[in-house]
Amino acid sequence: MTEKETIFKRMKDLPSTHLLGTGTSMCAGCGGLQALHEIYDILGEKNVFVNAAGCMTLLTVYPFTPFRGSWLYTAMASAPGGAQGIRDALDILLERKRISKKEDLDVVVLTGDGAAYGMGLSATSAAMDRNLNFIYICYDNEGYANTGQQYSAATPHAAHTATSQSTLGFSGYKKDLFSIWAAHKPAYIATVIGSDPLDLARKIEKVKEMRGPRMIIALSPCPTGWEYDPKDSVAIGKLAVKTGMWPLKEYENDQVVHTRIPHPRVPVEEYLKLQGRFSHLFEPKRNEALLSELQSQIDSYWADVG
Ligand SMILES: Cc1ncc(C[n+]2csc(CCOP(=O)(O)OP(=O)(O)O)c2C)c(N)n1
Ligand code: SF4
Ligand SMILES: [Mg+2]
Repeated sequence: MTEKETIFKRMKDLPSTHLLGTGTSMCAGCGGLQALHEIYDILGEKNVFVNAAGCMTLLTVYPFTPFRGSWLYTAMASAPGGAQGIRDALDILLERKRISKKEDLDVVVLTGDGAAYGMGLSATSAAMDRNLNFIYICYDNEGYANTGQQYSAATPHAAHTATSQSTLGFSGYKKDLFSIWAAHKPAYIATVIGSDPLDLARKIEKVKEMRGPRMIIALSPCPTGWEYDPKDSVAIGKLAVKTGMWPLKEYENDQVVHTRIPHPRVPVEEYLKLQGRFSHLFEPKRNEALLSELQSQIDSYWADVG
């Protein structure tokens, strides 16, 4: 047996839960990988992952992939289109009895925020309009991380990125993708985070049993792009929820339900001060105006929730 065959055999023999995270190109403490790992543990192997260019595509290094079902790489804007093609092919095979229902696969799109909030949004909108039977997982690290953390439509106001370096950081505002997706009335939408695995697991268990467009956004703390020590990933994820920055919620039958209500809410600066991308809000001088703007955005969101 060649060395390559030996490694491949060893990888094939590992249980699937050990496999995600074997990619050598991922950063320590990657919150996207944490969420994906937890989601994959529940979804299992009976699926085809359709993965648009981004950090998670680095998990697959030819000829190895940690995904035990099938995996397809697409251009950034095209993952929902790829998913449609695969779903159609599976449906034709089912109709012609070339595969049994037992052999059918779930089609799962996996993209970053750059694709989900921006480049791939029109393809996603069209897929939801066609009521495509698929799951969409967006790991949202709030920037184009794979190419050096340029800002995306998911970047929060005031964050430093490679393309927003001024003392005020990013001048735009994070796009409300949850509401944009909800306007399409898909079967299901949820926000999740790897640092709340129970909330995540309940939502993914639900998704597994449903049909139609099922949309998941996982906030994904990114030590490299957000500039913090990888050991703090879980703490930062928990603070995103406790400060109310990242509301955990789900949409179903035209209703939005918050699945965690942070009470009392921790001041947002506890979350911001752990991350280098916000350090200009504290040094050399506190930027009270920006800090209070960021806090009041969160306060007004939760005031609307009631
Ligand atoms: C049309 C197009 N433009 C640019 C690129 C280069 N590119 C590859 S990955 C990437 C970043 C993708 O960002 P996101 O979807 O947020 O995923 P992340 O890198 O954060 O995991 C970019 C810009 C590309 N592959 N295709
Ligand atoms: S850059 Fe960020 S999202 Fe990409 S692998 Fe590293 S930690 Fe994960
Ligand atoms: Mg990203």
